[in-house]
Amino acid sequence: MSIGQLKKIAIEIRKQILMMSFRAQSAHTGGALSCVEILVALYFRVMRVFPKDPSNDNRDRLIFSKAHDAKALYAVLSQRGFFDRRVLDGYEMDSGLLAGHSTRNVSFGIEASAGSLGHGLAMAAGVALAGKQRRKQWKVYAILSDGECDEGSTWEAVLFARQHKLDNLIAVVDYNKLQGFGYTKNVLDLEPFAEKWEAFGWEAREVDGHNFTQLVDAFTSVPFTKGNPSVIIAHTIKGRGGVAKHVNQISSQYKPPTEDEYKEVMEILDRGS
Ligand SMILES: Cc1ncc(C[n+]2csc(CCOP(=O)(O)OP(=O)(O)O)c2C)c(N)n1
Repeated sequence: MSIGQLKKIAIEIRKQILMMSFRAQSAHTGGALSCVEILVALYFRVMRVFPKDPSNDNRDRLIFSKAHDAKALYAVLSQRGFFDRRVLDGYEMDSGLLAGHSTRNVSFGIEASAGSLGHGLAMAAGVALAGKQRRKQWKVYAILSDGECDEGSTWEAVLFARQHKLDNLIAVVDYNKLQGFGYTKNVLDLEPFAEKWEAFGWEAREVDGHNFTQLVDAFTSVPFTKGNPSVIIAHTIKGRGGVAKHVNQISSQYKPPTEDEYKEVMEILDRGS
């Protein structure tokens, strides 16, 4: 799929995220919007998945650790053909099938229950180790937030992955630099971030997380070094492509669009920008 096609899909995904946020008046929209290109690049260009045979053992696995942002995952999985688009209408609604935080449901393409932050990389490392032990070719991707990299459990998994030479494991950090209560640099600074991963024996690459060319190039170059786990630090903007006043603001964590804001942002997205 071409970069132009990926960009079109990303617009559609942003519309679906904002639709879910508006309908359910739910929080966690900014972090869903920041990881759109990461997920679209993976599911539409990089990962081996089988929407019509979702539990096929040869599939690549993606553990969406920052599961409060599940709207993004749901929109991408539906667009990729795992389930009907109308299921998205039930997001966070009574009798709906899609909870605010994603729950394992392989037939929908959801590999892990998550939401208590800081556990996804450990889960992904376990799946990657199982793949190695069973001599499988599949890769395991873990999508992390920067907030999760303030948690010790993440760094335990970093140590573990290096120890077991999990070069089938790729961590992707959606580095939007904003958390629930402030900017990451003020809450608990991660810098120098890439150097920290490298000090733990991982190979790191930094990319613009909204640039498909850079994302695809990085994803198709892993493992960067045979025998080492890889991390892609994707510099992103929280709230990107959503309601303008929330972009790169803490409010993007909590505020759903009002009706007027929703109409306005959908018109902008419909124009393709
Ligand atoms: C262990 C744990 N503590 C607190 C929360 C509540 N919580 C939900 S989202 C969030 C912060 C979101 O910021 P970040 O983790 O950086 O994610 P992103 O900006 O990518 O959405 C917090 C503290 C949680 N889900 N899990």
